[in-house]
Amino acid sequence: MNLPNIAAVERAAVEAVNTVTITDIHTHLFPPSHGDLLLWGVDELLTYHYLIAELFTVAPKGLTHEAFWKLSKQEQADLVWEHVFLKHGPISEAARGVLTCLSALGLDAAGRKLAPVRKWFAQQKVDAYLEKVFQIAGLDYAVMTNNPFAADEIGSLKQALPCPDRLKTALRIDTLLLDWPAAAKMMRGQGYKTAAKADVRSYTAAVKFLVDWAKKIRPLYMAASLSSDFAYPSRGGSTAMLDKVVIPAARQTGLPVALMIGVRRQVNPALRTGGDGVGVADVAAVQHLCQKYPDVKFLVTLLSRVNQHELCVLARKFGTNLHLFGCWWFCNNPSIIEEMTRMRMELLGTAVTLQHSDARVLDQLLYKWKHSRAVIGKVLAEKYRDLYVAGWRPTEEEIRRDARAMLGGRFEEFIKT
Ligand code: FIX
Ligand code: ZN
Repeated sequence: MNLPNIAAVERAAVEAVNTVTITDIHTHLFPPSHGDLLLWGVDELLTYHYLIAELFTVAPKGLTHEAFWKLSKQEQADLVWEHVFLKHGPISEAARGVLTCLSALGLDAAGRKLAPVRKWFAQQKVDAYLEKVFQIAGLDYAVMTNNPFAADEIGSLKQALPCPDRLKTALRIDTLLLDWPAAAKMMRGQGYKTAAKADVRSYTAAVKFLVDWAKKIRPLYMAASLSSDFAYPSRGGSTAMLDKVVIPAARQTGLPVALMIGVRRQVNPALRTGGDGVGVADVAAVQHLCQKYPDVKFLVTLLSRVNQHELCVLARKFGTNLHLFGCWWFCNNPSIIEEMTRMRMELLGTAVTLQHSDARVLDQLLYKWKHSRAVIGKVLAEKYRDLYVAGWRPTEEEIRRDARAMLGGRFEEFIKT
């Protein structure tokens, strides 16, 4: 449909982003059949590791980490509610997110009482609730993180338990790249001949391990999250693992390799999962991988805001084998999403996946996508307004096409073999 004026173009862009079906390409969700691994409900929302870190910025001095971890989940959630929400304004992105979730479900976010909210969640049946969340969030599917090196996951993974179409798999390989002795032990336990000190036979066995798991769970990609000091090439073990195991497995399976780079792991271990920080990464590592392996596809997101411009420029050079995605973790805040989205559109047009949710709790799909849609819609409207001023007359269909491209469409094209 032709749009009559600049205001209609802006409205169409906001509307397109608000209503487009999104593919969420990286989460930490699980199917209901995997039992406790799938987190959902208000107590899980309140004890998200982002909020536990925030609790310890405002909690009374007497609350030690040790004492906190001994509490039940509900008691921990009560503390977050009391200190982060009631005793201070819940204006951080993670805190606001909980309120957005409650509102999206028709619950009383203003009520300040957790009991009725808990009662409502206790009445939900997980399968129907999962479907409801996906419908409200407007997603077709979300990609999980499935780790064949994690003892608590392989049981369910091996059994090929039922999984709704809403969830697709990704093969997580951090242990292989970062801790060969642990990876080798895990692979040995699954019948692969891997020695504690990596050798040629072990590499061959590790490639087979990945290929077999890929056949079993049909992942959309392999993935690892790496620290800010990740270098490629380097003398460290991760270079050998990439060259001798991951790249051969990627070639055999046709799977892209997703690299999430920039974590400073366990800056404060007392916070457990909330204890990781951020560091500036060396974008040249990505450059060297893309140069050396033009036939292998890399999906990349970097954690430091400082790295984003350099990464966008790199993605312009490797249109066929490098695809940027998401505003990861500490970048998933409105101000940084806005800046990154604008920069990416200006440097990459629509050849990018603007966001992923990284949801660890099912309900978070509700807030993470609502908040991101608002920011992305605003930036897309601005870009289309500029095009209108430049003399371009976009149709509503074209704007919708572009919104879908940047929120799942380009990803799907990129991963196609
Ligand atoms: O490594 C990752 O996939 C990270 O996204 C997570 O481990 C991290 O803890 C997180 O939840 C970030 O949002
Ligand atoms: Zn993640």
